[in-house]
Formats: sequence, C-alpha cells, structure tokens
Amino acid sequence: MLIRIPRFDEPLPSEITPRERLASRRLFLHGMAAGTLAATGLADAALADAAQRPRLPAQRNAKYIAPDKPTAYGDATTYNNFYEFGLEKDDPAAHAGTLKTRPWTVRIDGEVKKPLTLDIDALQKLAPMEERLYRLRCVEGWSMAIPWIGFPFAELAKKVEPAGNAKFVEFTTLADRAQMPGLASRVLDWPYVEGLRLDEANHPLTLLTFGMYGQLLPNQNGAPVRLVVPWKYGFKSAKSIVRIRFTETQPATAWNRAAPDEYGFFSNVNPEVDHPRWSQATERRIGEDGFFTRKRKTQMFNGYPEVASLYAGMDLKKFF
Ligand SMILES: Nc1nc2c(c(=O)[nH]1)N[C@H]1C(S)=C(S)[C@@H](COP(=O)(O)O)O[C@H]1N2
Ligand SMILES: [Mo]
Repeated sequence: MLIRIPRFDEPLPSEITPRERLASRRLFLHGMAAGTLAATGLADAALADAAQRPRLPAQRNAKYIAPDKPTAYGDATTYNNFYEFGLEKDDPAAHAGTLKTRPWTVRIDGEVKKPLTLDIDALQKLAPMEERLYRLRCVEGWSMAIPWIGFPFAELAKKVEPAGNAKFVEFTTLADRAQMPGLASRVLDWPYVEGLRLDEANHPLTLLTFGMYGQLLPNQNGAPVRLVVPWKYGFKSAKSIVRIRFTETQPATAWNRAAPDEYGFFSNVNPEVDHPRWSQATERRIGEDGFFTRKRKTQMFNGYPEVASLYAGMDLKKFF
C-alpha cells in the first residue's frame, strides 16, 4: 500500500490494550486488501528465480483440483504475507532471498511414541508427492488458487505415532534475525506459531507442502516446508516450519495471542462470521478481480464442505 508507517517501534501486542490495538496502524495493515503490484520489476525477478528453481515431480491428484483458474505465478510469488520479511505485500519477494533453505531440519516431537528429527530431503521422501490445486483465502479478503505440491500431514503423523493424549499439533516456524529482517518489528511475538486440532491436522485436505507450480517452493511462499490448510484463513498455513509438536492442550498461536478478539484458534473461512473490523462475505481473487470488479462471494469453509463434520455440534460463531 502507499501508506508509509514507522516500522520498528511498536509495543509488543501483549503490552497493549484492545483499544490501543485497534488504533495500532501496524495491526490495521493486516486488514487492508492492497492492490496487485504496480510495475515494480518484482514479477520479472520472480520469473528469473523460477528459471533456476529445482523441479519437484509430483502426481496430480484429480480429487483435489479446484475448478478455479490457477493464479498467475507472478502474482502468487509477489503478493505475499510473510511478516518475517516485512509487512508489505511485496516485501517477501524482495527480501526472502536471504533465507537459507538447505540444510534444514524439522523436529517432530511432543506427545508421540517415535519423535523424529528429519533433514528436509529425508522429510520430502517420506511419502509420494501430490499436486493439488487449492484455494487459499487470506483473512484480509483476497484469495488465490495455487497448484501446491506435498503430501497429507497424516502421512507424517503416522510415522511418529501420536500418543493417546495427543489432541493438537503446534507448528513453529523459523525465527532467525540474521536471515529475516522483519523480526526487528514486534508486530508479532516471534517465532510465528500456528496450531490445529489433531483431527484437523490429520484431515486428508491438510497438506504438508514442499513445492508449487511444479517446483520447490519459492522462499517467499514458505520454503522449504509449510502447511496448506485450505478451509482456514491463510494465516493458519504456517511457512518455513522448523518444529512440529503434538500436544495435549491447545497451542498458543501467534495471531491469537496478538489479537484474540480478531483471530480465533479455529479461523475457519466463514462468510457468516465477520472480522470485528470488516465483512468476510466476499473476496477478491488476486490477478483476476480489480478494485472495481464486483467482489466474489466467499464460500463456507472456502468451498471445502467435506470438513463440516469436524465441527459437528460446535457453535462456529463462538469458536471462530
Ligand atoms: N511464518 C509465517 N507463515 C505465514 C505468514 C507469516 O507471516 N509468517 N503469513 C500467513 C498469511 S496471513 C497468509 S495469507 C499465507 C500466505 O501464503 P502465500 O504467500 O504463499 O500465499 O501465509 C501464512 N503463513
Ligand atoms: Mo493472511
């Protein structure tokens, strides 16, 4: 956006009251649906980066191909949220080049019978790679459709054998000041942590994701490994994961701690539950819908009704 704001001077979210939080322009940013990129040259840079990025072979899974037109690669790689690299949509594309994605290890532990520490290349070989075209909708009111590559999180869960008391999964992502200039900002209390209930994590839609558009993930999209949970707002899909912990109690997640009244633990896409500061009834598809295009309707669970049974009997206005 064109609004310039001071960058590294905010109080920790835990230090401010809800009233002040509303006034915080930094958090307000997360509510702005910015425009697609003007001619910044970033899309060209993303295409040049793609030319040398290793391919990641995968079998297309016809069961999970959304009927949408895939978002242009140049849009999906230059219009991002990855606050570790800055708060503007083009910051991740401009600054994530410093992220070193190999070697990379992921620790999987907590309430499991067989904890594992896996090198990223070993993790990638744990199950066959699938390509799936999923919609991803940001809580800010925009969406994309991206051909992701990965395998169901459930494949990994099987390997570590969750204990009987494991009820949730916590995902912690890299927080390294040397590689991530955005960590100087205290907009979130780093590291970025997200979480799912175990049955959500094990749902066949939940994809442990290593690539997109036929190749390894670009850094700005969460290389070398991220989650994609397509029926939830985009912030649940944590990028650049270093630790996966199975827990008995509900994990404290970064956005929920920063603004609990705005970002609930579940964060299922729900056109009937407004964000306190804006409606969630419609969305803008990046690269297709302009500012003056009539907005498209947001679908319940982002158009993945098969997850509804996970929430049977729950009041989704209360558990937003
Ligand atoms: N580690 C980390 N993961 C993150 C974020 C972030 O700031 N840090 N932003 C989230 C948000 S708000 C969205 S909408 C998606 C965007 O994913 P994409 O850039 O690949 O489209 O990543 C999510 N994962
Ligand atoms: Mo988002």
